[in-house]
Amino acid sequence: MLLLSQYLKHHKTEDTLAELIDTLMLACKEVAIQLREGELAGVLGSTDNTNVQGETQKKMDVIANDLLKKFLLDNPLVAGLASEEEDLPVAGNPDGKFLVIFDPLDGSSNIDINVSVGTIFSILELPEGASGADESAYLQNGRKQLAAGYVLYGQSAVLALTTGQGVNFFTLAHTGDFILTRENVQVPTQTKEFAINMSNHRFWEDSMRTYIGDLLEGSEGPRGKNYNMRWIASMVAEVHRVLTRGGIFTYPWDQRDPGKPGKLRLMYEGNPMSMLIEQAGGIASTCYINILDLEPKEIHQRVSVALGSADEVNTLLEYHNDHSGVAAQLNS
Ligand code: AHM
Ligand code: MG
Repeated sequence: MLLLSQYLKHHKTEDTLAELIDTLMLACKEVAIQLREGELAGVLGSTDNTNVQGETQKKMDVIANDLLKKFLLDNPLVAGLASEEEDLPVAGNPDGKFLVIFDPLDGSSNIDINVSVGTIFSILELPEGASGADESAYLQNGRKQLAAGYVLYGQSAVLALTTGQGVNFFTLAHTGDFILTRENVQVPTQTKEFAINMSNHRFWEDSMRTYIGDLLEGSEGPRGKNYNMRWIASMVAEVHRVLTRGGIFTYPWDQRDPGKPGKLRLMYEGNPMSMLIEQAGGIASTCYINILDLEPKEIHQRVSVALGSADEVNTLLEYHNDHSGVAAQLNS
């Protein structure tokens, strides 16, 4: 039995980074407790507020955001934070060394129906001379992430973490400790499982429609095998499935709203999940370019995402070889 703190020590994680991860986990444990109580704690349902993304905030979106903010800003290592639920980055200790970017509760449309949600986080170093209040300090390429991960609040609470040395799962025990339960997670290279919101079919690019159409044809079609489909509407749960047993998950560019090239956000969802997937031997792409190669332009930037089993994602990319489309321009 190896505790998260022991694991980080054994793997020579820098002390300050280990301390920051510990702080994040203290906040996530509080979120897990609130979620477990659910209706009993009066935390279900929506608020009257709309966030910067134009989405109605759930009560738990606000509670999770406040908890993460409180714990992180109390830690002098934190120079600043950026959250999917905050309009602007929040400054921490001017002498701090880390920036923390997070989606406090991903998949929050699932809260009221008791289906899995999660907290996604990404840790960056504060660039020299920069301030945690400046958006530009956070706009770093995804390969600069020092660590990334999520806590999935499912039947059990599971932390998936990478510090750039592979991916490991830690399960929250009744003692309050995160315990190493799966080491060196590897995404199988092949799969027969895909995840996409099929109701957006009419808004996709032709290349995505052709790819999904070929999957649906099963063993009689060009792919020569039968596929199964999943859609949980919670990226954390989808990525956890992909890390655990393989698969492809995509939320592609669509033409519903020209202001939103993809539903997911690069800094809060795309980058951390891509680092995890790549560290586990999978691929994460916009369908045109590796997500970790994107140069972020703004903190709430949206991105199209296709990630998972390497062979399957590579096949999807072959359907997108023509770079002349609108999505290709927006995603490069
Ligand atoms: P959120 O961060 O506001 O919860 O939105 C992100 C979620 C992802 O978890 C999930 O993959 C997707 O949005 C679900 O979208 P849809 O409502 O189209 O099913
Ligand atoms: Mg989200």
